[in-house]
Amino acid sequence: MLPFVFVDRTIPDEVAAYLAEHFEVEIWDHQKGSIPKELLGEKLSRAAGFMTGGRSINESFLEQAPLLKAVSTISVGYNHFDTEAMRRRGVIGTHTPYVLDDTVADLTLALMLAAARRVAELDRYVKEGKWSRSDGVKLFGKDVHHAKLGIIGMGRIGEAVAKRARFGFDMEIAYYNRSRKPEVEARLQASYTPQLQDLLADSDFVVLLTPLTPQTNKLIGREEFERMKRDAIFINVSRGQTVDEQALIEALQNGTIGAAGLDVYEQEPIQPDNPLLGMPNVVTLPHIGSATTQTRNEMAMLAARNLVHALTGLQPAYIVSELADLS
Ligand code: 8YV
Repeated sequence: MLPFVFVDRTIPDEVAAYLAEHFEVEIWDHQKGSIPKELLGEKLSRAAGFMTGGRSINESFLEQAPLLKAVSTISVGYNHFDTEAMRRRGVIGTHTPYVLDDTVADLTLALMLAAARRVAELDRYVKEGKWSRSDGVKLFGKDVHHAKLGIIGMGRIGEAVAKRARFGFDMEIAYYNRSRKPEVEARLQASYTPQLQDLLADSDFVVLLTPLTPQTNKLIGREEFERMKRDAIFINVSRGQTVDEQALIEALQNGTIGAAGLDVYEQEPIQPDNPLLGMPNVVTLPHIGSATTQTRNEMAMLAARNLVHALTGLQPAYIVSELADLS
């Protein structure tokens, strides 16, 4: 009998076909909404493998899945994994790094450009018939080229952003990271800033790319916004929880910073009464950093390969580091 694998979201047909070569597979069509709790429980009661996009894999999830051996997430971020609980149960976790780096970097640049040149705001302005010949200065934005970019979290995506910004837009790159990266500094003409507060004070654009961990939870709060330039543009493409969202709202309301470009929020989907939605100087995207058809397909295939490896006794290439020793 083939092991049973449950997938809680729609995946491309070729990925489903690949999984079906190795497992008995069932896939929940998430366009219909989230899977009812009881039905999920029923599926988990016999699942050896589980594939998801961001469902919390915690103690109560694992209790429902006595046969579970591996969880494969179709994302690079895995803050939804309780790795301690998974370790106790001996459940392997895998993720999908590398394949999305360029796509997320493209989106980061899009947010920088959109916020600086007011693309979303002025698109609405034109469509609402407000454009008149005397507008002039009212429509002015801020230069991206030759500005100072401060990157928080110089991982692979940070490098891809720095490359675009340095060689495409002649920006001056500084970064703050847990560890210094001399090779990256040389290749991307980037300078290391050992103190976060200095990076914040010096940058025209502050881009947050760090993964969400207990150490980066609310990394950017009131004090950090106060350090930034009054016309700084803040971009968040990591996780909503890396920022104190209330402090961000206040910083934008009080003019402590100039503008923001956001792909992620404390609560997703964002609540309709969130003040960020009423601010013309904030570009709000619905967590679509990696969401191109090609990249999402590649991520799904990589996640499927991870699961096949994990359940057939091979070493999955992308097991999360906290659980690497379980494989
Ligand atoms: C995911 C992401 O696709 O990879 C990540 O960490 O944030 C996105 O690319 C998203 O979390 C939905 O799965």
